Formats: sequence, structure tokens, C-alpha cells
Amino acid sequence: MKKRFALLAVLAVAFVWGFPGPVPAADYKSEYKLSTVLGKPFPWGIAGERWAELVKEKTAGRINIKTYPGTSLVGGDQTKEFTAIRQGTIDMAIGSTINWSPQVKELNLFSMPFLMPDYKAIDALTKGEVGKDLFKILSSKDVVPLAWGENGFREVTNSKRPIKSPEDLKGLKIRVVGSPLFLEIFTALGANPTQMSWADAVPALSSGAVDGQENPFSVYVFAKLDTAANQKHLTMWGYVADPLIFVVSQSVWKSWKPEDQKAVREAAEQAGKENILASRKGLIPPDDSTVKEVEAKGVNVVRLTDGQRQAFRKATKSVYDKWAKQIGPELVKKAEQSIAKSK
Ligand code: X2X
Repeated sequence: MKKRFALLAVLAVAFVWGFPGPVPAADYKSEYKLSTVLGKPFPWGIAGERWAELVKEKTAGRINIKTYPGTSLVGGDQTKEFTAIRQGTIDMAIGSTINWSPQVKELNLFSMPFLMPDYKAIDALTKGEVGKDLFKILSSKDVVPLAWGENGFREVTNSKRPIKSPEDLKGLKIRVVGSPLFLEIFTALGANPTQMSWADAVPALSSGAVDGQENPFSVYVFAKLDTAANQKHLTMWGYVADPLIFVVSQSVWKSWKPEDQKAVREAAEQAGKENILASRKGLIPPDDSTVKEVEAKGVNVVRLTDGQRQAFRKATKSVYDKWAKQIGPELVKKAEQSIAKSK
């Protein structure tokens, strides 16, 4: 009897330590915290849920992720998200290049006014040498970058009037986020920019404390900025676009077994691909159904001609040149060349 019990005990120990299965390794956390700014139904929030779901599936439940939208782990202060990952408050994140640019100056690249004319240009950067360079830089800052997603081309909206030229922006109070680069762009255009988090932006727009803002079309739609924030005028100028980056904190990454690292990476790649498709849906002919739906609700959508866009580009040229030096002339040049080749 005693012998049989001993044998069972040995088998039990062997099972826990020696066999792969749903029992997590001793140093795995029971829950990993995933930070995003936006939650469902925004494509960004869906990407977070999807990454968590795919990881659960691919690791047979060994890695359990809980999503924290609203950058709630940093009290909604999205420009502190990257620092919180480095400090261990956040285990993983899908972050906007804008929100991380105060800590990673090279990520300002995507906020260079009128650098990227179209989706091919974004892809030429994220899928090419520039993307590799940026992942290398991120890897030197305590995170493991795994995949790209997309918030989208950022369009300017306001409650006062249609914006067709820089003159139309004169004196408008515009909410911006993140990097000082945005303050400089809108100042150069004659507007009155003010920096605040997304959490503060919607109430400020609703009360009329601020006249306008800039965000991707999908954000405008799901936040219902036309009715919830009086944003009846929207100009599709596509002056900058913010990709999203899927990362895991380096210390968390190192605690995972290689097969789980592989699963988390593949899950990020898949969720990222789906996210990019969702963010781009219905915005550009032949399928601009999302834009048409917004117009049908009475929103005044302005589509700029090339000539009109040129006036904005000219007005922000000095800001572009100044920031090219700050970001790194070589990286900016590489980006310009990659985009030229993609045409
Ligand atoms: O705050 C914004 O404008 C948002 C939601 O687009 C970002 O997080 C960059």
C-alpha cells in the first residue's frame, strides 16, 4: 500500500514538472496585463481582444491575457504607457507610435506631415528596412516588438467650418496628443493646438472648450464624434498616419518557453494583419462606403485636391525639416527613399 502511494507521488511530480500540458510553468503569471488606448468596438480594441484570444488558443491556456483599454493601467495618460511597460506595470501593449514617441523619438517619423501619401507608403515603411530599424531600436528599450497594426491616417475635424486651406484653421482650438511635433504642426498652420489625452478630449470637444481634433476615420465613427462632440466638418487630408505596434515587456518575454514565445508572436502577427484590414475598410474608392455612410448622416466631408493639399504641405515644410534633424536625418532619408520606390 505504502509503495503504491509512493509511486503515485513520483508520477504526480513527474507530471507537473516533466509533461507539457495546461499546467503553467512555475514562473508564469496567472494573468498578463495588455494595455490599449481604445477598447471595443474600435479596431484597436478588437485587436487587443483578438491577440488575447489567439494566445489562449495557441498556448492551450498557459498564457492568460486580460485587456486593459482606456490605458487604464496608467490612469488614461497614454503618453506614459511605454514607460509603464519598462517599469513592469504593463506586461504587453498594442501602442500607437504617437503615444510612444516622447520616449522613442524615432517613432515621430510617422508624424512627419505629408510624408506618407497612401497605404503603399505606410507598408513600405513598416514592412521594409525602416520597420526593421525601428524594431531594433525598440528592442534596445526593454520591449520585444512583434508585429505592426494600424490606427490609421489621421483626418482633421471641427465644429466651426469646412477646412480647405491653412487659412481655415486660423484661430481654431485643436486638441492634439503626444509629441511636441503636433503642437508645432498646428501652430505653423495658424491654429491654436492644445495637448490632452483621449480621455479628456471627448468631454472637451462636447462642451465646446475645444473646436476640433485629428484622428483616424474609424475613431471618428466609433466615438460618434459627429453627434457626441459636434464635429460636423471633416477634412480628409491624410497628413500623418499612426501604425500600432504589438510588444511584450522583455522580462515577461524571457520568462516564457520558446514554444510559447512563438505562439505569442504568431498570434500578434495574425491580429495585426486583421487590424490593418479593419482600420482601412471602406475609406478609399472603389470601396468608400464608410465615408459615404458618414456623409449620409449630414457630416460635411471635404476631400482635398492635390493642389489644396500642397498648400498644407508648404505651410508645414519648416516643421518637417526641423524634425527630420531631431528624428535622425538618415532614418528620414531611408523612409523617403522607401516611399519613392513604392510608387
Ligand atoms: O488619442 C488619440 O488621438 C488616439 C486614440 O488616436 C491615440 O491614442 C493616438
